[in-house]
Amino acid sequence: MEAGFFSSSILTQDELKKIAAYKAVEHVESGMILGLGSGSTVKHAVDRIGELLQLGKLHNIIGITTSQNTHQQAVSLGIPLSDLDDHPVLDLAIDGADEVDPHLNLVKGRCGSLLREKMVEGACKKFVVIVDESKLVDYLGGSGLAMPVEVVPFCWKFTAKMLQDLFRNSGCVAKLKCGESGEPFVTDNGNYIVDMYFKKDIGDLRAASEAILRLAGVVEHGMFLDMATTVIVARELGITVKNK
Ligand code: ABF
Repeated sequence: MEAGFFSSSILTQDELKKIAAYKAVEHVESGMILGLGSGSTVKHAVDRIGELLQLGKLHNIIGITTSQNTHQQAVSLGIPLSDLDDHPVLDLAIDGADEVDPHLNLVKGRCGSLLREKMVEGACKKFVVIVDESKLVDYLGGSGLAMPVEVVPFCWKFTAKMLQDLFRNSGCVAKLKCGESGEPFVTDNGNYIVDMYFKKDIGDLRAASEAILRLAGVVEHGMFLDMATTVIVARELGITVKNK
């Protein structure tokens, strides 16, 4: 684990995200096939990569994006893009996370892009996760915020009930993720998201993952177990880099 310290004392959450993002971009080298994640933290990293390409400090990068938003951002910055069909092995992916536990397991996908993130980040040799310190938890689900599960729209209430029943011992409540006007949130893949909230630790994460994936209506869940190779945490008092 490495640590560094900032000179300034009060930083906003967005400034912390930017610091983590810039640190992650130090891992990017010319010629890389690069996974570009989603969310407000990685947005800074994508901006920085675009800037370095424009300055001629990076060359021959090919990006593979995990959401429509990141795709549009990358296009606007002139970052060349491809996909997993043409590039099934990536050198590096950079993405944010919603929760990071002490073993570097993650909850991801509160912005709704978990399926593409899991496909892209599962295909990379190195996966660098960038977060501000608010994302650190003692156990996954421990923030009290949602753990998302992508489900097919067909009979989603049935799938949500099955998910809730699976984790009833952890006080699970499963709710459909909705947009601002109350309509179901639809993922880039045309699916819905069921958000699971827990009152207690769900315990064995591997067993939980397998149980969720056994439900026929489930497409993928937002637990990213044993996938991150590096987590960069920007804190008020400095930056911490944790390696697997
Ligand atoms: C993506 O961005 C998602 O998996 C996660 O939901 C989110 C992190 O959000 P942010 O960087 O905006 O805090 O990585």
